Amino acid sequence: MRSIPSIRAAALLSTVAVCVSAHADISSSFAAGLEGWTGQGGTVTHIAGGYLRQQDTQATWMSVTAPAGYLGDLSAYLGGTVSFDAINLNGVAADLISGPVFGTVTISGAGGSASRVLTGAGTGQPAPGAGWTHFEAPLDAADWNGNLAGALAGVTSLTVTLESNNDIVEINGFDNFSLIAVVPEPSTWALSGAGLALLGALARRRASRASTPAIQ
Ligand SMILES: [Ca+2]
Ligand SMILES: [Ca+2]
Repeated sequence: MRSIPSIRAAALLSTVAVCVSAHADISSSFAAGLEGWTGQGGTVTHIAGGYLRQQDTQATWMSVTAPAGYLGDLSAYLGGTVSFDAINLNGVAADLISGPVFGTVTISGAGGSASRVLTGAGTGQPAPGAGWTHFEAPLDAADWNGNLAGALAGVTSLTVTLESNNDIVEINGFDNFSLIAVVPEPSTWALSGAGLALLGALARRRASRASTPAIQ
């Protein structure tokens, strides 16, 4: 028979397991500013109303780099989702067919690096157009080039390529970049509920013992 302390430990462990898997999402809505994002190969500005605008400088393919909030151990997001919204602001059609094309997310870390294109053929998602478009992909290692698990274990750089035309100065908008953690399975929530119920029962038992008058 298991002792009360070991049952209590099991209950605590099941609760802690859910707290770890229910990791908070990380996102950038650009409500008040660039939120630490920087640009390469294109000038970035914050647009009132809440998004990042990048204008190509033609020096090299333009991209944006995420701030410190996206660095470090992001292992909790493996199996989750990466997404962002984008728009072309000056009527320039996308023409890129080889990487790193618009929508390429590149994650680098001490344990490796990985990249994936969130747009174009095979993704069911078009290039940026005159209206805002939502782009997203699962953070499943099998769908990424490179070592996604290694990269997420200690992220040192996260970039998104916003270049969408090789020969023309395009201006693109970028918003709502998000890393979404795995949502716990219903069975995990049930296990957590059982753990919390057990902790409650143990607490009530202790309280009842404490309030019972001792037999003299
Ligand atoms: Ca926004
Ligand atoms: Ca260009």
